[in-house]
Amino acid sequence: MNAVREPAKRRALAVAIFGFSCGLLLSSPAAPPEKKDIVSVERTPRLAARLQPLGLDQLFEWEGRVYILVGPRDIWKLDRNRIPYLLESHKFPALNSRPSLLQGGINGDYHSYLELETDLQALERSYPQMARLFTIGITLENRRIYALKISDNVALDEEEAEVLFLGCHHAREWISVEVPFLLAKYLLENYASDAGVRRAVNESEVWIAPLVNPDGLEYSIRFYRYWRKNRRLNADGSYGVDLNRNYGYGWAYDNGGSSPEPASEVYRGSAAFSEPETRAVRDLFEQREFQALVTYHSYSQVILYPWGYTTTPTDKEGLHRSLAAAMSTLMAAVNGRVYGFGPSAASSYLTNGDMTDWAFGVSGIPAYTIELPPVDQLGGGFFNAERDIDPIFRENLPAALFLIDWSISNFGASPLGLREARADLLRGRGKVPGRHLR
Ligand code: 0X9
Ligand code: CA
Ligand code: CA
Ligand code: CA
Ligand code: ZN
Repeated sequence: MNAVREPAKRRALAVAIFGFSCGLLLSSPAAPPEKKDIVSVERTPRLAARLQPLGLDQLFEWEGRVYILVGPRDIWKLDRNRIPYLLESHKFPALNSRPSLLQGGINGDYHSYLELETDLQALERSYPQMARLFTIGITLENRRIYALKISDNVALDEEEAEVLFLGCHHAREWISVEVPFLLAKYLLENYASDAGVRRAVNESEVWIAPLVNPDGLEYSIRFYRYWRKNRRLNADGSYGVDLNRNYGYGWAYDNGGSSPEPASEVYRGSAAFSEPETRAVRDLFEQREFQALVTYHSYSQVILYPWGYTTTPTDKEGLHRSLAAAMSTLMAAVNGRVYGFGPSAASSYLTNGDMTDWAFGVSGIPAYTIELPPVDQLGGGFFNAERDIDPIFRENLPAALFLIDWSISNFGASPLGLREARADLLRGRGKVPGRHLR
């Protein structure tokens, strides 16, 4: 794996303590160009265990079979391991053409860029008083980065708590688009019937950006399922910046938490906020006054909070921990799945330039990375079955509502002058004391 690190493996102790398994793996870096067929393999635990070490690009599961994007080398691996497969390419005429506008297609129930655009526009059209769609940035391949604002009197900027939910910094983490999108849908569809939802929507302004990395997602759907980064053409001819290493707080703090090598899976980019996607999030953040945020990722089934760049606890460790504990309890009550929680660096591995360090570093608000299920690669890794989308959303819902409620009850609690202090930090004084390697 050239310069790619597998950070999870470096903190075996913390991993054991928090009960995480081998999640958070960063797998194969480049897109083999020759992959243009799809085969399927029966989905049995025995075959899954034999498939896993081959490192193939599993696309999705459908009617008891796992669909895999393959090239000649992969076919050879399957043959050599005597794993029976069926050639399925004929079922996917869209593979080498434009993505379908319709739900379905090669990404099944998951959203493509166009599918999400269509669905976000439909929500805005159905709930014009409560939902407004904003374009917060334009990607390198000219796609829009959308944020849906949800509130009563949505056209007004009311003096209310603002909360941010983000998805899909990382292309292959498809489930992380679905959870924030379904949250938006749920808030709008249940406003009329559910008093709790009504209060949340009336007394706050919820911003939901389910797809921070549309170029990467499209690449992951159409060409290479395990693509992680955006689609920046780097100076050395490689592609992609890890958007979750490109934020401006402690950017390039060391070479363990991010990489200066463009081909790396955790390449931090040529400068902080060098990428249109991270600038879009930064600009939205500067224009709003968020009280809390969640950025969804997968996989590992954990709730993480700053710092990522150092194992030193923040001065808000107690608050972050108690909110995370409350969320974890609410989540476990839904389907019985227990989400571990803890500070990012101490619980999993070091990162620098990640979204939550930046948001917390410049504003002091609770900022959570929720790594959605499964817990480990044997449980499916980045590859969640379609039937898991809804249960994963359902268990994340009470945590999201809890954070909105917490933000509402805390709104106004911040001392006067915080707005000015925050504006200073956002203007670029959000620097970590200490080393800055190049
Ligand atoms: O490495 C990341 O950016 C996140 N994990 S992922 O597997 N989805 O890529 C984790 C970000 C949270 N920060 C730390 N764990 N330090
Ligand atoms: Ca779809
Ligand atoms: Ca407001
Ligand atoms: Ca209101
Ligand atoms: Zn991620």
